Amino acid sequence: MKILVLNGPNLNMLGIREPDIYGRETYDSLIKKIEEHCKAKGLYVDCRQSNHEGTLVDWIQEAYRNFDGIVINPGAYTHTSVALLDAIKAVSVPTVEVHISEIDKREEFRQISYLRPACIATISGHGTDGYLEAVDLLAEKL
Ligand code: CA2
Repeated sequence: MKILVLNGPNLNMLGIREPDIYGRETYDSLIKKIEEHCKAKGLYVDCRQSNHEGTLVDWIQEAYRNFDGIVINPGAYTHTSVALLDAIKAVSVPTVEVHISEIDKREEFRQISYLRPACIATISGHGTDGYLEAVDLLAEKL
Protein backbone atom coordinates (compact mmCIF):
# COMPACT_ATOMS: atom_id res chain seq x y z
CA MET A 1 0.00 0.00 0.00
CA LYS A 2 1.31 3.44 -1.00
CA ILE A 3 0.62 6.52 1.12
CA LEU A 4 1.31 10.13 0.22
CA VAL A 5 1.83 12.47 3.20
CA LEU A 6 1.44 16.16 2.39
CA ASN A 7 2.22 19.11 4.63
CA GLY A 8 1.22 22.64 3.73
CA PRO A 9 2.58 26.10 4.47
CA ASN A 10 4.88 26.74 7.42
CA LEU A 11 4.89 23.15 8.63
CA ASN A 12 8.61 23.05 7.72
CA MET A 13 9.00 25.53 10.62
CA LEU A 14 7.78 23.02 13.22
CA GLY A 15 9.74 23.02 16.45
CA ILE A 16 11.24 26.43 15.73
CA ARG A 17 8.49 28.67 17.19
CA GLU A 18 5.14 28.36 18.99
CA PRO A 19 6.07 25.11 20.83
CA ASP A 20 3.09 25.64 23.16
CA ILE A 21 0.74 25.14 20.18
CA TYR A 22 2.66 22.83 17.83
CA GLY A 23 5.14 21.08 20.17
CA ARG A 24 8.92 20.84 20.04
CA GLU A 25 9.28 18.23 17.34
CA THR A 26 10.98 19.48 14.17
CA TYR A 27 9.68 18.82 10.65
CA ASP A 28 12.63 16.48 9.98
CA SER A 29 12.00 14.41 13.10
CA LEU A 30 8.28 14.26 12.29
CA ILE A 31 9.08 12.84 8.83
CA LYS A 32 11.51 10.33 10.34
CA LYS A 33 8.78 9.23 12.79
CA ILE A 34 6.24 8.76 9.95
CA GLU A 35 8.76 6.88 7.79
CA GLU A 36 9.72 4.53 10.65
CA HIS A 37 6.07 3.89 11.50
CA CYS A 38 5.24 3.06 7.88
CA LYS A 39 8.30 0.85 7.49
CA ALA A 40 7.30 -1.15 10.58
CA LYS A 41 3.85 -1.67 9.06
CA GLY A 42 5.19 -2.59 5.62
CA LEU A 43 3.71 0.51 3.99
CA TYR A 44 5.37 2.61 1.31
CA VAL A 45 5.31 6.33 2.18
CA ASP A 46 6.30 9.49 0.35
CA CYS A 47 6.35 12.67 2.51
CA ARG A 48 6.34 16.13 0.94
CA GLN A 49 5.93 19.74 2.14
CA SER A 50 5.14 22.90 0.19
CA ASN A 51 4.22 26.48 1.00
CA HIS A 52 2.43 26.75 -2.38
CA GLU A 53 -1.23 25.90 -2.92
CA GLY A 54 -0.77 24.99 -6.61
CA THR A 55 2.05 22.58 -5.79
CA LEU A 56 -0.18 20.84 -3.25
CA VAL A 57 -2.93 20.61 -5.92
CA ASP A 58 -0.39 19.08 -8.35
CA TRP A 59 0.69 16.49 -5.76
CA ILE A 60 -2.92 15.55 -4.93
CA GLN A 61 -3.56 15.05 -8.65
CA GLU A 62 -0.40 12.92 -8.88
CA ALA A 63 -1.91 10.62 -6.25
CA TYR A 64 -4.55 9.56 -8.79
CA ARG A 65 -3.60 5.97 -9.79
CA ASN A 66 -0.22 6.33 -8.02
CA PHE A 67 -1.16 6.22 -4.32
CA ASP A 68 -3.77 4.32 -2.30
CA GLY A 69 -4.26 7.00 0.34
CA ILE A 70 -3.37 10.57 1.27
CA VAL A 71 -2.61 12.07 4.69
CA ILE A 72 -2.73 15.86 4.52
CA ASN A 73 -2.10 18.69 6.93
CA PRO A 74 -3.04 21.61 4.68
CA GLY A 75 -1.80 24.21 7.22
CA ALA A 76 -3.56 27.55 6.83
CA TYR A 77 -5.00 26.47 3.43
CA THR A 78 -7.37 24.35 5.53
CA HIS A 79 -9.38 27.48 6.19
CA THR A 80 -9.31 29.00 2.69
CA SER A 81 -8.76 26.52 -0.12
CA VAL A 82 -11.58 25.45 -2.43
CA ALA A 83 -8.80 24.34 -4.83
CA LEU A 84 -7.54 21.68 -2.39
CA LEU A 85 -11.12 20.56 -1.66
CA ASP A 86 -11.79 20.17 -5.41
CA ALA A 87 -8.50 18.31 -5.96
CA ILE A 88 -9.30 15.73 -3.26
CA LYS A 89 -12.80 15.29 -4.67
CA ALA A 90 -11.42 14.99 -8.21
CA VAL A 91 -8.94 12.20 -7.50
CA SER A 92 -11.20 10.25 -5.13
CA VAL A 93 -8.19 8.86 -3.26
CA PRO A 94 -9.13 8.18 0.40
CA THR A 95 -7.77 11.15 2.34
CA VAL A 96 -7.33 11.81 6.05
CA GLU A 97 -6.95 15.41 7.23
CA VAL A 98 -4.57 15.95 10.16
CA HIS A 99 -4.07 18.95 12.45
CA ILE A 100 -1.46 19.02 15.17
CA SER A 101 -3.47 21.51 17.23
CA GLU A 102 -7.15 21.20 18.12
CA ILE A 103 -8.53 23.58 15.49
CA ASP A 104 -12.10 23.33 16.85
CA LYS A 105 -10.94 24.97 20.08
CA ARG A 106 -8.87 27.78 18.51
CA GLU A 107 -9.82 31.08 16.79
CA GLU A 108 -13.15 31.06 14.96
CA PHE A 109 -11.47 31.26 11.54
CA ARG A 110 -9.53 28.05 12.28
CA GLN A 111 -12.70 26.14 13.16
CA ILE A 112 -13.72 25.99 9.50
CA SER A 113 -12.10 23.35 7.30
CA TYR A 114 -12.85 23.55 3.59
CA LEU A 115 -11.31 20.11 3.10
CA ARG A 116 -13.17 18.20 5.80
CA PRO A 117 -16.19 17.25 3.62
CA ALA A 118 -13.91 15.51 1.10
CA CYS A 119 -11.94 13.55 3.72
CA ILE A 120 -12.80 10.17 5.24
CA ALA A 121 -11.69 11.49 8.66
CA THR A 122 -10.21 14.48 10.43
CA ILE A 123 -7.71 13.98 13.26
CA SER A 124 -7.14 17.16 15.22
CA GLY A 125 -5.39 17.98 18.47
CA HIS A 126 -3.39 14.76 18.87
CA GLY A 127 -0.06 16.45 18.20
CA THR A 128 2.24 14.84 15.65
CA ASP A 129 0.96 11.37 16.66
CA GLY A 130 -2.12 12.34 14.62
CA TYR A 131 -0.14 11.59 11.44
CA LEU A 132 0.52 8.02 12.64
CA GLU A 133 -3.15 7.60 13.55
CA ALA A 134 -4.08 8.79 10.05
CA VAL A 135 -1.72 6.23 8.47
CA ASP A 136 -3.24 3.47 10.66
CA LEU A 137 -6.75 4.53 9.70
CA LEU A 138 -5.92 4.34 5.99
CA ALA A 139 -4.21 0.97 6.47
CA GLU A 140 -7.33 -0.37 8.23
CA LYS A 141 -9.79 0.99 5.66
CA LEU A 142 -7.92 -0.02 2.49
O1 CA2 B 1 -2.82 22.47 13.82
C1 CA2 B 1 -2.38 22.34 12.67
O2 CA2 B 1 -1.74 21.36 12.31
C2 CA2 B 1 -2.57 23.48 11.65
O3 CA2 B 1 -2.91 22.89 10.42
C3 CA2 B 1 -1.22 24.18 11.57
C4 CA2 B 1 -1.21 25.44 10.71
C5 CA2 B 1 -2.38 26.36 11.07
O4 CA2 B 1 -2.45 27.43 10.16
C6 CA2 B 1 -3.71 25.61 11.10
O5 CA2 B 1 -4.72 26.51 11.51
C7 CA2 B 1 -3.67 24.45 12.05
C8 CA2 B 1 0.11 26.20 10.91
C9 CA2 B 1 1.31 25.43 10.44
C10 CA2 B 1 2.57 25.66 11.22
O6 CA2 B 1 2.75 26.97 11.68
C11 CA2 B 1 3.83 27.26 12.48
C12 CA2 B 1 3.86 28.52 13.02
C13 CA2 B 1 4.92 28.89 13.84
C14 CA2 B 1 5.93 27.99 14.11
C15 CA2 B 1 5.90 26.72 13.55
C16 CA2 B 1 4.85 26.37 12.74
